[in-house]
Amino acid sequence: MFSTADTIVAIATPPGRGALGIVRLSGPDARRIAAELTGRDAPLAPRLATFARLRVANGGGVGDEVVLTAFPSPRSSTGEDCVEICAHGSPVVLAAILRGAVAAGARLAEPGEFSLRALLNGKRDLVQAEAVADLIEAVTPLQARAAFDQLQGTLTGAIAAIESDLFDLVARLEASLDFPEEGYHFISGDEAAASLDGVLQRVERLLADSARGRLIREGALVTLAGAPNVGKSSLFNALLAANRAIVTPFPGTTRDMLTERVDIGGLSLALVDTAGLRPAQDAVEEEGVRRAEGSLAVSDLVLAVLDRSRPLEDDDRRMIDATSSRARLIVVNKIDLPPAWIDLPDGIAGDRVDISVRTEEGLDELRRHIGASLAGGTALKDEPLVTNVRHASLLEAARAALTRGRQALIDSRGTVPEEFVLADLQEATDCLEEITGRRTTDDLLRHIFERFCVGK
Ligand SMILES: Nc1nc2c(ncn2[C@@H]2O[C@H](COP(=O)(O)OP(=O)(O)O)[C@@H](O)[C@H]2O)c(=O)[nH]1
Ligand SMILES: [Mg+2]
Repeated sequence: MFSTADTIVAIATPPGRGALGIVRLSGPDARRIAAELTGRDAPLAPRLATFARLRVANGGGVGDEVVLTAFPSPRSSTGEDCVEICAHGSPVVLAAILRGAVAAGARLAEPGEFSLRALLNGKRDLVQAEAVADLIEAVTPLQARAAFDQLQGTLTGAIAAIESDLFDLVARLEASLDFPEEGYHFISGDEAAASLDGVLQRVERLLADSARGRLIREGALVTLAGAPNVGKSSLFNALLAANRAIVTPFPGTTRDMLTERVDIGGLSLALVDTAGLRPAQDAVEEEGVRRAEGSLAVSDLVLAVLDRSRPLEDDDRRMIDATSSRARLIVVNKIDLPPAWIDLPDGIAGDRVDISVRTEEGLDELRRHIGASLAGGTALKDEPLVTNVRHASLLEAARAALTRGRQALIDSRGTVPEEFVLADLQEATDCLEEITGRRTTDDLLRHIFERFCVGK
């Protein structure tokens, strides 16, 4: 895909102005290029910050005071010679450094190219490279913790342990295959089945947590639904802690769909406020109601809002029916006002939380319920190992292959059909190696690294 023999350069800090900005060089000429950019003759001491003045030949006279740090190969993030040039965070200065580096022989890095080189040089495996991207993308502390765990190698270690058991089993089955004439089995059918069960259990344990992991990594879509005027927009604003949606005493105020990101219990939620569900009074409201129904259809959770201060009406019942097949939390609002009813009609499924947006009573309880409903009741505090859907689907494929292999062992009732079992175990091994990147194709790498940012 990319050449790995040349020296790449990129701005590593976000676009825009800041106190500092960092340009990163990696490759055989990194130190020479940094020296040319600053007119330094003395070599840079490894891993020590060195003050220098920028002298970019074709930089249009742009200058700056910078700090250079050299990380000689192999003790660098990419495994190659690296230099970080820390300048002031002026887009003009950073662009001049970039131009100067290219004039001195560097090539502009592609997205994720630094991480790719780290992978190819054995500095990180694929799981860890993906974890860096996740850590950068994290918007909640829980997401960041889960990503950092993977960066530290918890998932890599768990997979290595599974691979090692599997490798041992494969070796013994192969030995039995290779020396059949000796009439000697290196492993009995029962032993093989027991060992395979152990491997399967480890895979199952990783997968058990993966739905929750994916929820943490990717967040969820939560839609507020309800008849006009029950307090959806008020609740939307309260959960965002911002006055985002217009709230009025008049039914039909919200006609468009509003979406905002919010951290609830560590989960990054896209919260959607919708037009009240009722027979529309005009074309705009009709479109709003259509959008509301669309959002309901793809939501991970629906907050079905009711107003307890007035009797339930047809619009409420229609909303209850329309959301009955969705994962749903019934939110009973306006409990600060005298109640028009206490119990919901029979047959309405879903947990219920009573709140008052006005007095904020019940809002914490509601936040807890939202987190618990999305996580399927499990606690959200520990970081799951598997958060990435790519990893989960490869683990599922490994599980399927292992299950087939186990079935082949059982069907043979003790006479070990090594060839069949081995084919399945090999498939499982391939899946595990694809997770950590020991077995990859250029296409896969391209696909994964393309979503990284430039300079990473
Ligand atoms: N007393 C009381 N009024 C509320 C509460 N929540 C919302 N309201 C009022 O109900 C009206 C409709 O609220 P709004 O959020 O626009 O409802 P929506 O049409 O469902 O979006 C407004 O006048 C709000 O101030 C509450 O908990 N208690
Ligand atoms: Mg509204």
